[in-house]
Amino acid sequence: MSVKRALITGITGQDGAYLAKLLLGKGYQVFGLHARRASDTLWRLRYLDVEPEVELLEGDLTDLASLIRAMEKSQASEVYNLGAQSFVGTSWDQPVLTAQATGVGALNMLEALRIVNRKARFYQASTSEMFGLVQETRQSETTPFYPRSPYGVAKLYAHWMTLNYRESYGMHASSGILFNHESPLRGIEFVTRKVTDAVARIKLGVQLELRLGNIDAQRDWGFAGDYVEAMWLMLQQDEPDDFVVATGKTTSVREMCQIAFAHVGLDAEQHVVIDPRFYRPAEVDVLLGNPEKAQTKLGWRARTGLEALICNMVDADLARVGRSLACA
Ligand code: NAP
Ligand code: F7E
Repeated sequence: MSVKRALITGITGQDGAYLAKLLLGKGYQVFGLHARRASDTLWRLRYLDVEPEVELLEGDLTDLASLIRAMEKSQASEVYNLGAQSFVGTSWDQPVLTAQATGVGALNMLEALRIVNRKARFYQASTSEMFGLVQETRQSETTPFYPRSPYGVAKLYAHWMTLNYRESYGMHASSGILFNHESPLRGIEFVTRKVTDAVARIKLGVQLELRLGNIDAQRDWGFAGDYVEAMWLMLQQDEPDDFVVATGKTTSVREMCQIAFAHVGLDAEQHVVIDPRFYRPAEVDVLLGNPEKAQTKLGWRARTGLEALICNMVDADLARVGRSLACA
């Protein structure tokens, strides 16, 4: 049997690294779209020990020709479109770039499939941010969308384009509507990692306080390693479809902080300072996913609870900060 070939955009991001590891473990040949950057972006692939096995192809989601070349070179039968400007806060400062990379970037990738191999299966990284100002208490595949940020709007465009290419050209194009998922590989600007990194620094005596914005916001947080399995399962189905991927539990930023500080014997109340600089122009107050369809049709469920996830992230940051102090 011939080896399966997958192309991942956003391979240098949190999910890209976990997905690369998963697919390599399943015997795939893994190609990753890689935009040239001045600084190192391959640290996550190294952290998971997969860098030497991944074949990187130069390209950018805003450059259609580079995507066509990536499709031709990789001969991929599965394409996972994870590349995006993914930080909600930045999307107000750079709304046009966000629209181009996160929204039109997905259309460019779909076009590259349509031109090179429309039989290739396509996964679009959709998001619970599309629910924004939620229209139902538990959000499912049938909940109406109401995005609240330029990021959410761009992702909704990409989501509908994925559906449109499925219906227009019969392409096997699926969207995973993933709720927040975290790990030790999460970018430092996202709230869980900002908290776990600060807890480590405060515990090790190199930081005093943690400045946060709206700590009453609630999120349905899971572990990225669990969530990439759902992506793969979607592309193994006979028919393309859309799936909510979530834990079905919601927790406030405040409670998440308490878990992180308590793990090292500290009290969050003593260290967290509210700083309006981190408030957003429009907030998504609460998200809570209903993952029943993914459970029933994909046989997928979140295996990692929030407490275990946050404690694991704190431990990873303690080790990381400890190493950097030892080298200093
Ligand atoms: P992430 O860590 O921010 O990674 C984003 C990736 O996109 C990076 O590899 C980045 O490359 C790449 N990228 C940015 N602009 C690009 C461009 N113009 N062309 C090509 N690649 C580009 O995000 P993540 O947490 O892994 O999330 C993966 C995907 O799922 C994203 O699309 C995100 O919006 C979506 N999503 C995430 C969550 C979540 O909770 N994590 C939930 C729902 C949906 P560089 O390293 O070179 O910057
Ligand atoms: O914020 C609040 C903030 O930046 C979570 C992305 O992966 O998940 C992520 O988007 C909540 C928000 O993630 C700070 O206002 C308070 O209510 O960790 P976050 P996000 O905006 O939910 C979705 C599903 C995606 O698709 C996105 O790509 O925490 N919050 N204080 C703060 N957030 C940050 N970042 N920093 C703070 O100081």
